Amino acid sequence: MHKDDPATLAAPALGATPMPRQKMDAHWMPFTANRQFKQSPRLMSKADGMHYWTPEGRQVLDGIAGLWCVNAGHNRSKIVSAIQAQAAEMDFAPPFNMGHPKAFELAERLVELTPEGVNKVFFTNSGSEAVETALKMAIAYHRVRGEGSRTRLIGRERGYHGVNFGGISVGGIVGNRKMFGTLLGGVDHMRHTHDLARNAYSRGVPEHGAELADDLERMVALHDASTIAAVIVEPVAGSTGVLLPPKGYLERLRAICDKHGILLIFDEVITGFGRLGSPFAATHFNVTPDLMTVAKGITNGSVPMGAVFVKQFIHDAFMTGPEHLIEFLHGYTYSSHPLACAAALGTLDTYAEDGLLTRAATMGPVFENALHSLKGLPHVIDVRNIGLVGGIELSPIAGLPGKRAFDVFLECWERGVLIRTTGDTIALSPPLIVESSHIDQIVSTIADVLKKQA
Ligand code: PXG
Repeated sequence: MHKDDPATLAAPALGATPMPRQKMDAHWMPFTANRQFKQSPRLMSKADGMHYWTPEGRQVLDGIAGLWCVNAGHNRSKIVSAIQAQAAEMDFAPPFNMGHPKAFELAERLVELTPEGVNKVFFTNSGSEAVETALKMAIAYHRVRGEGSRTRLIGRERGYHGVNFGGISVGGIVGNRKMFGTLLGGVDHMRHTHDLARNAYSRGVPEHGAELADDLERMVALHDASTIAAVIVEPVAGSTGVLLPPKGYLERLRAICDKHGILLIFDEVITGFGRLGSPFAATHFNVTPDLMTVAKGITNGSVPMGAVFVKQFIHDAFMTGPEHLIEFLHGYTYSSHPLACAAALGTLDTYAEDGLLTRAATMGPVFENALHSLKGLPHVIDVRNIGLVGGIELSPIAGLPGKRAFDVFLECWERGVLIRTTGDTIALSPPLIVESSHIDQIVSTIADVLKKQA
């Protein structure tokens, strides 16, 4: 499918002399075991199609689309040339009270993909910024229409909404929260939906747990709807270890929000742009939120960009008052950066040309069968999947949570497959150009490593 697929290419030309060992003191790496890494670095210096290469020229199959973002595979020619052309034409344009044509073109293109009624786009530079923007929009929306008491935000246990203060406040990953003080006030959390006892080895969305959406009714009973601005959930939670919404759960959440005038925010940073086999989780599940946050796949990971997609009525509520005044006092220097807009336009073209926004629907069953073949291997306690997302949960080593999965990650890397682990769950999210042979390689490598570690 991808004409430049490196499976058919020779390894990239590399210098004959080995790379000198890099000095690594200054760079404090994000979300990384810095000391472990620097003792035993894992560097990548080239990427194409489904693969990375290390500086020494070793090929590694990308099982996680970079970090859930390189949906069209690496180094796609349309995206590369769009970025190159834009860099030569105009480096930057101020986004406040000024504009550039590609920002408007991109927003129009994006709303062709969003659910009916979601037709405004606010640009940010990351998923975390998109989340902060959506939360602020929700609170301000209620205020501009005269319901300023609605300030409370409801998240969910185990939720991941980036790393800024709003995001970690509504988020539910304790390790990301406990170090950072009191966070935002006025936040509460619904229970998560993970239930191995009832739902282990589900194929697609699990059968049990729609009633957990009723936690929102309990929040209303406790706090009163008049204090609640919005609920934010990942339709499919990724970072916390691939948690799928129980059948009927998202519909029920939507209905409760409607009943009480609460805005529903879907954080689609990983589900956006084809991951589930439809452009968005909202379109896949046919549940339309009021706001959607996206990032990652919007530029195929090539240039940082995020966005909030918003229903018309929310936008319109702000469009009052004198016309020379700013309606929403929020934005970033790099909102709708020209390089990011060019990259995103090249990305949308690539997705369209290769049919990638629905390809996970075709490849999903192949992926599902391969993943579920891991059932019964040592330490495997669950396998779950949807579209081109897979989760393999391992039993933790007593007293060393996360160690078993991290060891599997290290061994897979040595064997030429990049996977991602979170806690003791292996998360897989290959580029959407993935072929059956790649799936076989990813799954058989994991199987071999698990058997070896038994
Ligand atoms: N929301 C969701 C649902 C995410 O998955 C963010 C917000 C934040 O996006 P930025 O661009 O600010 O990182 C994310 C990010 C993992 C992993 O291992 C996932 C993310 C980031 C890092 C690691 O699953 N998702």
